[in-house]
Amino acid sequence: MKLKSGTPIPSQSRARGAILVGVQLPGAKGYPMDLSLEELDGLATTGNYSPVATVTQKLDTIYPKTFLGKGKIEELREAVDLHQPDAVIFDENLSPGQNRNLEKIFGCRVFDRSWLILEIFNDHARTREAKTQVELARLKYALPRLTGMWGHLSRQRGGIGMRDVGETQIQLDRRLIRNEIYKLEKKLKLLDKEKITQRKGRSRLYQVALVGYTNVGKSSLMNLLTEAETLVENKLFATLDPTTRRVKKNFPFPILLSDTVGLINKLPHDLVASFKSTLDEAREADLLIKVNDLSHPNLKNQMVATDKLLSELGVADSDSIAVFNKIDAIEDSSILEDMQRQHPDAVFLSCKEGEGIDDLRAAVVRSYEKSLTALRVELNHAQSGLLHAIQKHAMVVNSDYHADGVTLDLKVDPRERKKLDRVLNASVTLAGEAPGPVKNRNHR
Ligand SMILES: Nc1nc2c(ncn2[C@@H]2O[C@H](COP(=O)(O)OP(=O)(O)OP(=O)(O)O)[C@@H](O)[C@H]2O)c(=O)[nH]1
Ligand SMILES: [Mg+2]
Repeated sequence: MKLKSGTPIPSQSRARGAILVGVQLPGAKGYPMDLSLEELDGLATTGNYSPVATVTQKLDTIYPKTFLGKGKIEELREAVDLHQPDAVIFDENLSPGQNRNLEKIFGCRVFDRSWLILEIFNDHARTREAKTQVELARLKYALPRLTGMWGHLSRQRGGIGMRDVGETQIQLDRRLIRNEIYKLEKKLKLLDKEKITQRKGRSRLYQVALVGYTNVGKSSLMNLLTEAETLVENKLFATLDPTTRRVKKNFPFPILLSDTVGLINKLPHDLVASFKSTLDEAREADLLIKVNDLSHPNLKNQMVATDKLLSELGVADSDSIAVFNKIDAIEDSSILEDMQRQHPDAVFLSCKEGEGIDDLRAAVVRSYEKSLTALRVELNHAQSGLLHAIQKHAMVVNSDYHADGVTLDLKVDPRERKKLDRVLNASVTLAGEAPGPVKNRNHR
């Protein structure tokens, strides 16, 4: 599987053995178990675990104490005896109680996809904010699960505070963790304030955000559009911190382009909360570029999962452009033709071959132009000196000179409207005004 080739985390030299457990739950729609397990396998590899066996079960009901039924537990126990893994990783979320019971039964670490994602995030987080968010999510997850058996967390002096240390068996007092959670929440609020101040300066530009499932090529596209060097890697969650760049080259106007963290099915609940601010850039964007990997066997489910997560994260579908990347990697050209028929407005491209990038730029320009408001202005001869100032804040699409002066048809960026209004003082007649089709986002 493609995702498996993720580079091991440098701080850990030896991959740890893991048994993966997948279940097909009753009435489970969407992500089929085998595809989800394949994704878990990719996640495990990225987290520096080496899957040694996979156990699956179709479940009619979840067993409250052990998640799986007696027979399956026995089968798993035998597999644990045989392979002696470092961990048993469940693809579904385990309750704290199930987690503790299973650790007792198997005598090794047991955790679920959520914790695995948190471990990966912990290793990939770079900025203060991302580290704090991941730390908070980890503590919230670990708090009810502390068993003292495996010491999921240990205290580190300085630094961010908590790091996974496997079996060092340091049990943290719950009160200590609650204190830490409180401190981290306070710190995040402060960081949030800083971010708001930083963003204020940017809000005058058209903001575009790249969003999508993990590993689809968002950072690759960011690099092509900005000619910058954002980290691109064939692994899940290569990008954890949003990067924003001002781009002018190849655009008739400057835009702010943000690369965002990749999304994944079954994201841990607390991490979803952390993502909320990580995805501020997407939430406040005027335009979303929704990137998909056309060559991925699970494309449709990834698209559904992405839309679901984006709406959970409050990233409303403002204006958006669908992009299907990696067209170079599909073997069957009918897939491309089918998708082009189904998504006539989408842009199909290949970051690898540099194909279709100009189509995307053109689509961004079209979206920007749609966001402008049409305005008609009458200037008499005495006011004709205003023309120069008007052009600073609006595009003049037509000027009609007549005996009394000139009629100007303008396209106005909503962000420039206030300034334009100051130029067009009361003496100027606004002969007609038609709102543009794209909403003027109310956060400004
Ligand atoms: N074949 C092919 N591979 C591509 C293309 N674009 C990106 N890739 C590869 O896909 C992998 C993921 O690319 P990234 O740009 O890191 O993807 P991302 O969406 O930013 O991933 P995360 O930050 O992990 O969410 C890398 O190995 C890229 O080289 C493409 O057009 N064709
Ligand atoms: Mg990325």
